[in-house]
Amino acid sequence: ENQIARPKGYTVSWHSNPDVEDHHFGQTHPMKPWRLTLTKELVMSYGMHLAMDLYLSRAATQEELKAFHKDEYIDFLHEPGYSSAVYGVGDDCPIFDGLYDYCSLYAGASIDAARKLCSKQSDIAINWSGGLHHAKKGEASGFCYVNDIVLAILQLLRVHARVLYIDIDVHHGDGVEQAFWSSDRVMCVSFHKYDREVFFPGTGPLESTGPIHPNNPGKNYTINVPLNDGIDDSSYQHLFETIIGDTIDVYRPDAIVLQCGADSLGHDRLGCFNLNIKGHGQCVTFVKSFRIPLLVVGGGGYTPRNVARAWAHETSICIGADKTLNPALPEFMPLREAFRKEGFTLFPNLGSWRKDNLNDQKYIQKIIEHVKEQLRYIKH
Ligand code: ZLS
Ligand code: CA
Ligand code: ZN
Repeated sequence: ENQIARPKGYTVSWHSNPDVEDHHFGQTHPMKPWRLTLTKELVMSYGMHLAMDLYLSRAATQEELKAFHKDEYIDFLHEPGYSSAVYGVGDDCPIFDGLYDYCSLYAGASIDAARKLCSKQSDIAINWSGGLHHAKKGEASGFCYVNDIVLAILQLLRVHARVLYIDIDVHHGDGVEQAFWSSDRVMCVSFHKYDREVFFPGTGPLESTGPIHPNNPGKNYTINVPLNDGIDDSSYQHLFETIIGDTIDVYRPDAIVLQCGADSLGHDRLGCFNLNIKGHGQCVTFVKSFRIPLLVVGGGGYTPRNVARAWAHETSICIGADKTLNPALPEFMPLREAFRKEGFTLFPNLGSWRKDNLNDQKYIQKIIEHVKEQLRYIKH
């Protein structure tokens, strides 16, 4: 039978509000909040909801949003009609019906999740609607309006001395990096496709490691891992485990935030990597193995069926059910049309796509050496 037990010795909490899923960026826009409905249905059809504490998250208050964002920017999101300023609004970040509700709901879920970790009522807290890493203090950017990650980290910092932020979205986590650029209490590590000219947002080269001024505490507390097209599971895993393993050893964080953007999978509509769902999920397995309070958030992901697969698989890793999770279809699963059509498998082959792997061993090794050198300056 398809029985999933609660994890032994630790608690996993799930934070969501179904109202987030009903918002629409527009017909042609790649960001589809209904991918969250797909994810939830897959998670529930495996019975994984029975292994977690489920919380209906509330909307963040204006005051909570203003803990990071500028007053006038939040006021604008609340009443977009009253201002002629742009605040980053445009094709990437349109104003749609219910925009403010959407923002306050996904941010509320990340804040709630962080507070459950602070109060030790949860050991791993999940918000798949969060992870919107590009939003700036006073500006929307790259499909992100409010930076739920920054807001969650600010909560974690009330109780924890050091927070490690890890970002495996195919895009650079520039909003989070910028927010904590001058801090040694948050270490930001982003893995991303980097091409200054053509790939959004064009920031995050290897050399970008924090402020250069010797007296600035943030110096060396940012790690960027710029990658080329087509990276595969084995190179990514080697890079990820070496860098994250070394970083945790020297930085010894009290809490970790893991942004699991699923646009780093092969076949993503906007991405250019060749990761499989198991390769992507291996990052979650590795981070979880350190047994440090963990906030797991979503992010990008533009091929909705694969986003749901990846985040359902990663939920199963969080609850420790991945070893027993049936990789084939249990016939009784209430599958959506999207899954039924293609014949369901949780782990389709995403690894051999139109992209060749343009990251050779020499390049991977160069990155590792650079990061190892940088970590020599971190002492705790
Ligand atoms: O990390 O590349 C850009 C900026 C532009 C090109 C696209 N045009 C519309 C605006 C100017 C330079 N923007 C990226 C943003 C990627 C954000 C990733 C978010 C995250 O995954 C976290 C959630 C971009 N790439 C692709 C598009 N925008 C894009 C593709 C298709 C469309 C439709 C809707 C809108 C206009 C036509 C759009 C954007
Ligand atoms: Ca990233
Ligand atoms: Zn992305």
